[in-house]
Amino acid sequence: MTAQPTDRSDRLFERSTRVIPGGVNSPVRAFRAVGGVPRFVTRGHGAYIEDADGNHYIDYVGSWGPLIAGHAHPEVVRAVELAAARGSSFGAPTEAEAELAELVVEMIPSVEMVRFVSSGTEATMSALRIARGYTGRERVIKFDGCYHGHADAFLVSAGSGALSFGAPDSPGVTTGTARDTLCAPYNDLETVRRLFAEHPGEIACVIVEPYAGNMGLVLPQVGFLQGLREVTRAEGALLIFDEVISGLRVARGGAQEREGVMPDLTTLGKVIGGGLPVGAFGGRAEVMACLSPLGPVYQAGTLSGNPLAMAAGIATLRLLRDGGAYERLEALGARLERGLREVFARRGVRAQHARVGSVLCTFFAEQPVTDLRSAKRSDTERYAAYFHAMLARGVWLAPSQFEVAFVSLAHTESEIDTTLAAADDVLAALEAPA
Ligand code: HOZ
Repeated sequence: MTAQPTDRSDRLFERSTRVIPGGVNSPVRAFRAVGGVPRFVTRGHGAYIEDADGNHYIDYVGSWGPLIAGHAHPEVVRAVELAAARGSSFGAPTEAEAELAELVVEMIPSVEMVRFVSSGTEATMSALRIARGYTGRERVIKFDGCYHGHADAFLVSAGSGALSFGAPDSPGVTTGTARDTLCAPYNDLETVRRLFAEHPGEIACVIVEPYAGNMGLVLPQVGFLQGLREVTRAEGALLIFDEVISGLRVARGGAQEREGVMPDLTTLGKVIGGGLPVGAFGGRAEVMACLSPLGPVYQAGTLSGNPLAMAAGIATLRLLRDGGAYERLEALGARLERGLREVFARRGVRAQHARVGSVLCTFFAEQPVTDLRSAKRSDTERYAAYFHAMLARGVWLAPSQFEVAFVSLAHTESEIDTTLAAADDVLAALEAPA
């Protein structure tokens, strides 16, 4: 294997760090959890991305989830071009908003009404505000290691970059805000029941990633999501599923369809925008009716429902709605998971593999991972070595043990098999005695 040139990326990073904190506009991109300098990307096509030095990679980050159809899918590109030619923003309603809303209502089982925003963070903070407005209560229960964007109320025991960089409780979040956010370990129903008992009539909602995808991938144990549904209903609180990652990704109807548990509110992002900035929150019509201008809970946005973003979302959801997309994603995800299990076993490397549909994670951990505490037992240095060796062989994984891998419709068996061959090589080299 010859060393890849990275001079241009190195120079671009140096330039960026002079004017952008850490050289990046979102912390996990900076490679700090794995060391080294991030590669700057110049283009993406299908399952591949190319960096500033002309290196090509099979991409399993997929812009952290949105690119379920792969990079620059011709139908998505065409839809955006057509929309851009008609004007990029009006600050007035358009037909495209109604169309994307209809698609979401059709696809996500519990959503009767939906509102679009520009990011997952906006979606979760707005859902929390509705839950508070609807119930007249202030506290929220979240789970350690779940990440719901960077609004203050959620930066308590948070996952994703906050976890990767060891700051799950961010400075800048006031004590008052943090006091209203109660935390429980993921998969721990007993703690949730105890919190309700300790704060009677005070808890507006429980928010959960039904498949936790920001501390690596941690799946719900049998009965956990059903239990949350029962306890919230009994206590008069709302249940919010944060499906920013899982919505339209793990099934047409997201995690709620796979698990058969219906939340009161759902937050969406990533896939719904097909690579453009879109978030959404929706749910029962009676709850959504609290929202201004129907009701008193205020929420607004100049670029909400932006025509370009709506066009990319509609094109992507049409690809997903019609014809076998989820079966294909399931088959590709299963092939990758099966192959990784074989390769790791053959090379004698203990790891925990998790997968749901086209979302995967390999923890360099000895014991099963069921919550944040067990996820944190992973050997992050070993992950970093694996990450860099895979990158050098042309496989682009997330630069943190606590993120996940995404397979897209643009991947084929050939990319999966090339990835498995690379993993086999890498593990053989990493495990060989020095
Ligand atoms: N929130 C994303 C990881 N779960 C990172 C987004 C980004 O860095 O682009």
